[in-house]
Amino acid sequence: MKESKKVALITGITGQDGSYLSELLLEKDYTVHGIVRRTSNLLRSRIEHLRRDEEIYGRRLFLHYGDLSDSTTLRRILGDVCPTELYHLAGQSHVGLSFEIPESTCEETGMATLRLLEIVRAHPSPVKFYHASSAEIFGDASASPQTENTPLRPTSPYGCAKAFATQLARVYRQSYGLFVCNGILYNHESPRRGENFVTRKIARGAARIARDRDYDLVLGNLESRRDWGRAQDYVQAMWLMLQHETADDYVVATGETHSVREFVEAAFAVVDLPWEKYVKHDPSFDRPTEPVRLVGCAEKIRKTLGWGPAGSFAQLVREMVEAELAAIDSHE
Ligand code: NDP
Ligand code: GDR
Repeated sequence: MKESKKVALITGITGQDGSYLSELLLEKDYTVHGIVRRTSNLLRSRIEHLRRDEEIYGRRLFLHYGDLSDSTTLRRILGDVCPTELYHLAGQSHVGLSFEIPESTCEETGMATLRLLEIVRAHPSPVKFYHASSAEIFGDASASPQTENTPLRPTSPYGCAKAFATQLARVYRQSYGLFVCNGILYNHESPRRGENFVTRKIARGAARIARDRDYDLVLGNLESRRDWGRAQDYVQAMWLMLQHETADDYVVATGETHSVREFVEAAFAVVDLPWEKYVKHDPSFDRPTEPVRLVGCAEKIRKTLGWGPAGSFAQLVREMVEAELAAIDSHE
């Protein structure tokens, strides 16, 4: 079988973004390789539909065992696959948990990015490198909305590790001329979001209460505000960055913020229930510190790459709640 010329390697292919990015790249006729780590459960729910597709799996989609801590394996995979584009998405992505497991978060997020940059630097052919940076690098933001030039002031171990990796990516671009882009992404959500992130937790909770599976929903800080977009649009931005003639950093955001409380209100409105009756507060979900004024200015990516967010906040909430209802109903 003839392989397409564009070959992508994705770390974190089993995650929310990795699964949508794989679908996008396969649609664009790429050969897609993903790195998966060994787990006790072979089911990889977000990419299972691709694995079961005989036209795709083993033909244009390949999975390789590897771990971010294992440089020799990462180097061998890169040597075997010879990707034209590397999307580095893997890592411990929960900000709250990074206060509980700071060392492994920094190791996976910071040092693993350095490891991959070094492997790409030594690779004999050029590899375009996408680094999954985050709005968390701005933390206690000194300006609002934030741009690519806003100073980095992270407020969590996760944010510190992403700031380290973001600066390293810049250093490798400037010092060695590597094609490395930092996508500084604000929160993006979908029905495939991990269950312990607040939007999925709320959507799932509202649906389960509506179907009498749960009787309450326990949350932390309802007043936190986030700039929430749709994951399916944000993976498009990742791809666009690597198609441009020069490597650069881009903020990817909607420019609009909503509070957790507003997300709760909108989710319970979809199932037509009074949220105040069901939502409880548990301080164990509160974080030692929270970033403030996080909202992104996506002017640069709009002007340079023609990217813009699609859909409204209300549509995002509805899509997530309806997906949870459908999942419950399909099991009945
Ligand atoms: P997820 O948590 O859904 O996915 C993380 C992925 O990384 C999974 O595939 C996971 O594998 C893999 N992974 C974690 N640790 C290792 C390891 N040690 N070795 C190999 N693979 C590992 O994250 P998202 O898809 O939401 O996010 C993708 C990236 O973008 C992350 O780096 C995140 O920090 C960053 N980001 C996300 C934003 C968002 O709003 N979603 C916003 C800004 C940045 P497994 O399935 O085995 O757990
Ligand atoms: P965030 O997302 O920390 O912004 O990181 P998360 O959904 O975890 O939290 C958003 C806000 O909601 C508040 N919150 C709760 N959060 C969780 N997880 N669970 C709760 O019960 C709860 N109650 C209230 C939090 O305190 C917070 O203020 C996401 C991740 O995808 C990162 O990887 C990414 O880099 C950033 O977005 C940008």
